[in-house]
Amino acid sequence: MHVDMDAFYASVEQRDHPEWRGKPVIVGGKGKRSVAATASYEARAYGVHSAMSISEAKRRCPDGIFVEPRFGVYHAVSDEIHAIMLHYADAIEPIALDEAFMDISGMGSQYRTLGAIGRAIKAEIREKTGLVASVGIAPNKFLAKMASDMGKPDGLFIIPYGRERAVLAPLPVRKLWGVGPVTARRLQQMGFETIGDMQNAPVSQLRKVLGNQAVLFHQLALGIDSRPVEAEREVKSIGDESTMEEDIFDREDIERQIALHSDVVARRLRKKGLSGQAVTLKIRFASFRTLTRSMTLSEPTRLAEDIEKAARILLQRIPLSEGVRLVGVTASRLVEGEGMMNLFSESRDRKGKAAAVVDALQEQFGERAIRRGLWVEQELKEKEKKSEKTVISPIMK
Ligand code: TTP
Ligand code: MG
Repeated sequence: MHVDMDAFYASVEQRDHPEWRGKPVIVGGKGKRSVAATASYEARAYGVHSAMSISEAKRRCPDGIFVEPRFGVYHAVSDEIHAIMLHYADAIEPIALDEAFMDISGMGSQYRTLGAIGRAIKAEIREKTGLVASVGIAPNKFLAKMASDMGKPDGLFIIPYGRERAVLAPLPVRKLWGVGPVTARRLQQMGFETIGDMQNAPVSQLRKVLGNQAVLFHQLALGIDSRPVEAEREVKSIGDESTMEEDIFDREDIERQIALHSDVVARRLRKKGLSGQAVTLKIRFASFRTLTRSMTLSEPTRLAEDIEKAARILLQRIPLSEGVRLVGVTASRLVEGEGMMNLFSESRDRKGKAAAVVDALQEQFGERAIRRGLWVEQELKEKEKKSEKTVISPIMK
């Protein structure tokens, strides 16, 4: 499966600026010589596309909304999308901020059809990020990438086994993965217009244009690609977040969420033998507007209270103007082992040891065996809410 977000940067901007939704939005630099990174589908209707100069884009779409990129936000969204994909597969291979491969072979027992897997991922991405993904499913990576493009926007395109050659045949050679504009022109000069033309040509003919890559491209033209999904193994950050069942308004409730997530993040850090030196707080509002704030700590830590303290400070930097839909806490700038501080401070050393004992007890007897009081508090709150909602009818009584 290949997942690729629709008009990625522009969609994030429209999500975070509701007044721009449904309008032509072009993301690019401010300078005279800058180019468009991308354009919303509304702007594409005016002929604006990636890599076009901003001045040309302004000519074609004078009423467009031109905005500068916010890379920090796109990176955060990208992490979120990758995390969602990891619910569906053990490993994913990100190839750009807004696209990644995953190996879904063997998932047939959980889903009745390939389409069902694709729909589930699309729905979860939309629910959790407010953004639209296009999905391609095919017998191999190259075709899956083609497929996600063929269904755009809001696509779900499946190329089944046996249909590889037929699907590719009518497409222009430019669509073949790795064929750039120069190679495409030279292929056309040799009489290869479509991928079908390449399928039928002897490799010796292709060699004249493609050199020693002729065999590879011939195989691709036939829909053959045996490259495996190569998972990114390195962990760069550890985070925990949740979407509220109902939007929350009280600072106290948000702080409780921060405490819960900090606890989970600290536990995961210890489990992996890591500590983090940066903490990020993410708040998503009811309108899907999303703000993240980060800070660097003086020392790496794996203690919940340090992470929580940092996240609370970050919360003060976020104006709470509307209901909150999601709260997330992430530790990054990870290092192996525990922070040096613990060697010099007895109280920190004790806290570290206490946390290790709690971890061990939870490991052996389950998470409910021993835990911070705030979890019990949270559970009680949830129960309270449920009972408020349940109307007991006389008959049930
Ligand atoms: P793409 O996936 O190529 O494009 P897109 O997501 O904007 O639109 P779609 O997939 O629906 O066709 O690229 C992802 C992001 O990468 C894009 O939003 C902006 C950035 N980008 C550039 O900065 N420069 C470029 O030339 C391209 C193609 C993309
Ligand atoms: Mg995209």
